[in-house]
Amino acid sequence: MLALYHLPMAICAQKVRVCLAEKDLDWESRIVADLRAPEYLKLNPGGYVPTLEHAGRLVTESRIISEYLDEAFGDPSLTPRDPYLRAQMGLWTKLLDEELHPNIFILTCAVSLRHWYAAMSPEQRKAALPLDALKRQRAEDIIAHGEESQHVMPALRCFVRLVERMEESLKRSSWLAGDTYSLADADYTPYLQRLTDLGLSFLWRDKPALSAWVDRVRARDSFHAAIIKWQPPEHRERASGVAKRASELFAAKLASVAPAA
Ligand SMILES: N[C@@H](CCC(=O)N[C@@H](CS)C(=O)NCC(=O)O)C(=O)O
Repeated sequence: MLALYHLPMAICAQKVRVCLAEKDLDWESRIVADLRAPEYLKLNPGGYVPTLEHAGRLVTESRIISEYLDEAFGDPSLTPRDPYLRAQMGLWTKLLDEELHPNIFILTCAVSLRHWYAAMSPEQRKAALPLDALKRQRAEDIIAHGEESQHVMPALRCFVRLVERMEESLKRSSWLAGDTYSLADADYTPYLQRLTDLGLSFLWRDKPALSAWVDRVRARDSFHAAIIKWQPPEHRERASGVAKRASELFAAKLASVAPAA
């Protein structure tokens, strides 16, 4: 039996849910009410979601979980056979773990999470902030300085580079690691969706190959099963207002540092 400890809107959990849906696996949902609860910290000492339980054993780290699922449950395989394409897939997922994940946290915090933290008492906030020291320090800076935080502009630039890189790659092949859908496509699906919710879809407005990829991943059943189905009812309406405001702000920020023509 497979069970996933997760949260509906957590991007790392969305990644794993896309993989579960693509592989058409049955799984039990275990929503984590308190990431800091001692019982949960025994399962995931970092206090993160997701955590997978399979046949009484635990697997943590979203990328490792998806790789585990793909190995443990054969068809359809989401890993290219060709070693070169497997290496390409590995590079995409490495970039995501090392660069994109910390930066999507920064933008999410600047646009929405900080308001949630700001509404808490100092004690509640202390308990709710990330356990990871660097992540916590960045969140505190963003709570104090909002969109003017020193972390926001580098995070925006990281996604400007990402869309350029994705466009170049998707001009050469229909999926990120060759012409077959792989774990790289599954992993990037929630990131592009989060960028959309953060008002940043204008970044790929002039990128036809990436725009077509976004349309294709959204048209897959896994997009609905792993992402849309889990959104709270008020999400869509709230997200479109948030995205509009953030879009104007981020576009202005990027324009203010654009190199002169
Ligand atoms: N490297 C971990 C990161 C997990 C992670 O950052 N999870 C976020 C949700 S996407 C979380 O649980 N955040 C809570 C916190 O940092 O306190 C993974 O890929 O599983």
